[in-house]
Amino acid sequence: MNLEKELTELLGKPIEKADRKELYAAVLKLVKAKIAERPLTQGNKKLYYISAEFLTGKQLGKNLINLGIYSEMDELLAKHGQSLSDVEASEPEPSLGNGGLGRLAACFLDSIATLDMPGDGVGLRYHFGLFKQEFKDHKQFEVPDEWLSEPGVLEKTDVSFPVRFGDLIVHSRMYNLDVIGYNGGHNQLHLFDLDTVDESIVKDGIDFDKKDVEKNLTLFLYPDDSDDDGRKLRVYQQYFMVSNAAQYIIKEQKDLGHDLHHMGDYVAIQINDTHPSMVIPELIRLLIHEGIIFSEAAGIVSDVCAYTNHTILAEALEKWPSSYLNEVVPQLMPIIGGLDWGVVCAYNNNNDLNIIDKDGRVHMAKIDMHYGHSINGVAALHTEILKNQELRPFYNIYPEKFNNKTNGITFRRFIMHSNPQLADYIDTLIGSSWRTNADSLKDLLQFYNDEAVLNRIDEIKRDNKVRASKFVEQKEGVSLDPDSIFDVQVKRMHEYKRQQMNALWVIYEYLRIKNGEKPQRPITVLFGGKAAPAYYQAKAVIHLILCLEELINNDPDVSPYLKVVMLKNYNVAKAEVIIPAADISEQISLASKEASGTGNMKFMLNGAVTLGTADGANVEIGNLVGHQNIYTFGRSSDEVIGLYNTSGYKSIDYYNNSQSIKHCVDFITGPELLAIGDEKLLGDLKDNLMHKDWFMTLLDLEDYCRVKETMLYDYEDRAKWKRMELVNIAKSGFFSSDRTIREYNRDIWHLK
Ligand code: 26V
Repeated sequence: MNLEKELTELLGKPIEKADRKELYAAVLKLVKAKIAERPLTQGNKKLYYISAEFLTGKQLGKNLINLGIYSEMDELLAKHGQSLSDVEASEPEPSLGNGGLGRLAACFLDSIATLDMPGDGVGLRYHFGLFKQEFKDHKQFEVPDEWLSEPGVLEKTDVSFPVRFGDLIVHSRMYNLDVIGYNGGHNQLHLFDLDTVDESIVKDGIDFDKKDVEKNLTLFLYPDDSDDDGRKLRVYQQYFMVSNAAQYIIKEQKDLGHDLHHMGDYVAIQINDTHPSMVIPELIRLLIHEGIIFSEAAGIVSDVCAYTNHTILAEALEKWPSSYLNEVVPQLMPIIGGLDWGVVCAYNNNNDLNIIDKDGRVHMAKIDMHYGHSINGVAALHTEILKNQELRPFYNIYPEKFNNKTNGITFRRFIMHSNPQLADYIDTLIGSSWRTNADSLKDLLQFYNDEAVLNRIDEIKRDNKVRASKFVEQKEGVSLDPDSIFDVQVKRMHEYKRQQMNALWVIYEYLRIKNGEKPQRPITVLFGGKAAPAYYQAKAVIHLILCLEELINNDPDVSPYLKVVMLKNYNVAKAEVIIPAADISEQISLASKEASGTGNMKFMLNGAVTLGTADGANVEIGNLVGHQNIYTFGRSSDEVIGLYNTSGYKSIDYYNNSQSIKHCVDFITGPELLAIGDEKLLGDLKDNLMHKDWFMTLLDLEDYCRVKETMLYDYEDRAKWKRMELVNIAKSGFFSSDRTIREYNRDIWHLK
């Protein structure tokens, strides 16, 4: 049957007569039917990727691409006066992730299915996911993100497992999301929930009764953990996730007739950061129930489990007080105690290595490192820092467990779907094999001196800037000039990512323009990102940016040359519009702090040039494109680590010793911004920069401004810039998540 007939039949009316909702429902049904035709991927050994986050992005467009019918559907709808992108826009975006870690998990699922490996995701079905960000009075407010709707992408199943929290036993329900590969296999993401969860208990933004677990368990991703009840709720969530995962895995393996004594031959589990770490004691507990003794169970679990570390920030390395675990999951504490005892005996009661510290806190990552068989970082520099600094005691005892897996991104979403014009143009230049073999993008280098090709790529960039300008106008009400330079920093708001440094540059540029020094070409500075609800400093930075937006965009002396936009509720859909339009990719974290970054890779693939520190995967981007095609600034990770170790950085000295730093910092509480913003928030932000500045903004600020100026100057050497665009695209093949997944499989999972 042809697509037109199928769709018309599903609609029950002519395509031109259907409204957007009806079309979405019908295309969704059609896609589900086509997916169902693909058998689930099978193999001797299966991967389970357990993660608190899966930032999947909208599914419809991606599924049409992976089914190979996107263009056909696009043309079909256009023929009937309908627009596929409008239909796609009406799909709510699943709010199941926070940032890089969750998006990485989604890219990995896409690559695993594309490479035809059997591998399912396991996580939670959060009703409101991560909060939705709104702005009022130049501040962030959080509201529930009501992304669950019918018809939707999730399939409710009858699969259920009992999960015990002390005296309370709850019964889960599993939902499935189909994951199909690009011309590839078919896997699933299993998301667990409780039927008793009650959305109506959410009042006042995102507040709710944190004690009522049966009603609140899966309401939000990362509920506020500023009090005991909030922290305990995180433990409830984590245990619920891993207990379901462990029961599901054991059931599936038993159903397949596999011998649990040899689980390592059939199962690989990847623990995505420490949120799923309790899967180790939980699996051991369940294997003991299956009649396997503790020591053997621990060995089996060790063969199966591997841990990925995604950050060196201390606050993200979870440590739960034993008292919480005793209260929430008492059945697990004897197992954790046993695991700790094994470590105490083997390593002579060494506090660096013990799982339970002297204050009774359980270090989740230490469970993973002792009782998993692999520990990986997510970019070369990050893995070196883990080995030599953060996890050094573990590297000393388990050097063979450590390995690096530099992150990647799925090209299906971040060029084929988000930048189809560029993807199609690349096909005309080098054929389409790059779509499955990303390395062949380097064939583009033969066009290094081909003016026509360089011009065409730059024209496509301009088209994307026009598209993004319309989008921003419609969503944010700010009109942009597509002939300005698009300078973009989109990512979670965090002090270490240093959005405040970019904001200080905006002030610097504003003051220069006010002083009559106009840039050669207008500049549009785009920000986007959410701050954790209880993260005061990150919210203060949002406030500063929103105040600058108000001041600058409404100043007739300045706004023709400089515009600032803070996009609200930055998500995957917005990324797909903004990233293809970027000229400058801001990757300005304090060296050593950004484990990898994956946005940096998405910008590179779309021809933006990186302005970055030697941090995370920026280092690998620099090595690939060469120093002529990247703008690097700032102190190195070694210097930064040295400064931390010696307490050798005093921000006030940088403030006092540089007139230009002083002017920019003082401007934060100058009359222009105080007329718009909140005196306390702006004052605290300035105070922090002068007297704390834990992430060393002022240390790198002058170098940042200097290099950014060179970069803006170089933009006017159009021939040079266009060649940089080309080289960045051509060298980005390494960052395909297909490469990353092949490496995980080769070194850790051994699926086939
Ligand atoms: C930690 C915490 C701590 C308490 C509050 C809630 C919360 C939520 C998430 C996390 C873990 C953050 C780890 C993370 O997202 N790391 C990012 O992982 C990306 C994928 O590997 C990587 O590209 C980024 O550099 C890294 O920051």
